[in-house]
Amino acid sequence: MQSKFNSLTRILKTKYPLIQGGMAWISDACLAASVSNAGGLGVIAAGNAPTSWVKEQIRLIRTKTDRPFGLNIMLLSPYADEIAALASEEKVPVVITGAGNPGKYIKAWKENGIITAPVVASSALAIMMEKTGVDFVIAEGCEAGGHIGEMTSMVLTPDIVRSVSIPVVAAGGICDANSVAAAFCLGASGVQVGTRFILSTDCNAHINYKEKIIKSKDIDSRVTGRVTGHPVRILRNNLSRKMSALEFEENAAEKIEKLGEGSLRKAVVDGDVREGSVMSGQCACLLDKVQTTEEIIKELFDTDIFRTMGSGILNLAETYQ
Ligand code: TUI
Repeated sequence: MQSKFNSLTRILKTKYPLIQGGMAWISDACLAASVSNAGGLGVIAAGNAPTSWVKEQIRLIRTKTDRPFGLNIMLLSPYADEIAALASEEKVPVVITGAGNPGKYIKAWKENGIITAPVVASSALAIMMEKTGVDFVIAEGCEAGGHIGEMTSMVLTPDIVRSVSIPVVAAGGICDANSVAAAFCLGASGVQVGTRFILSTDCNAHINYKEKIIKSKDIDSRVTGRVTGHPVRILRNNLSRKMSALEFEENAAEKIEKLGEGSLRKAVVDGDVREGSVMSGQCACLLDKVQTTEEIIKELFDTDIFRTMGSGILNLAETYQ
């Protein structure tokens, strides 16, 4: 396979400009190591997990790969402060944040030599983050699964590309070579892919979760919990129906949050995809099989579209500047 260097692979020291999405309960050391070993940046997701679990996973991935890896810190977690400190102690190569503003942590991470990138859902936060000294930003459109913002990838990516001078990684709706190419056409220097990696043989998510994604059609993707201020994209099931019904009741936000508690674990670990929360990107309808991580990454990058358009497409962001 050919090496494809651009501004992002130079920062991450990876073969491909590819980051695996940090998905709570799903992105463990096993999945992350498989992605890092196949030339992308594997990412462990802290989610709402306690610090001790995150520490174990960091120690574990170091036994499985010598390549760079990342830690995704979900800033709504009650353990966010502790895990932010753990990242510095363990000197993880890359920290990615989600669901908030990581401003107060950046200085410490940079002092510890950590590559730092926030997921942002608006150009305002991207501009603010660039000023704090982050290495790049991840622009996540609302096609993504889980907690999302308002903007689509198609508009968010170029808006952020024109707003900042650091590299921009596109996320949300990216699952195949076409969407990877599209992201680069929009000015991105790399891509973050989540849902597609749930369908990896290296992913420990319950088989029912994988099958639910494979069986899903376009209109099965729903956004729940808008009234809570933290909208979440999941696949349609009994839980999504209950959540939609609650939106019109008194104290809707409180009731929806209560119903959501523990629901992701129920789907990912127990395989209860009727009552659990099946977080997935909109692109679930485009996915139809379980493959190894290596096969997935080969399909994303080592394909005809890049041979036809020339691998220069992966350097478009630098050509624009
Ligand atoms: O964080 C995600 N995706 C997630 S987190 C998650 S766990 C969860 N479950 C239920 C409710 C809430 C969280 C499941 N999926 N993606 C990254 C992401 N970050 N998407 C959107 C944002 C975001 C939104 C607002 C980032 C920053 C932000 O700024 C707010 C501020 O404080 O300025």
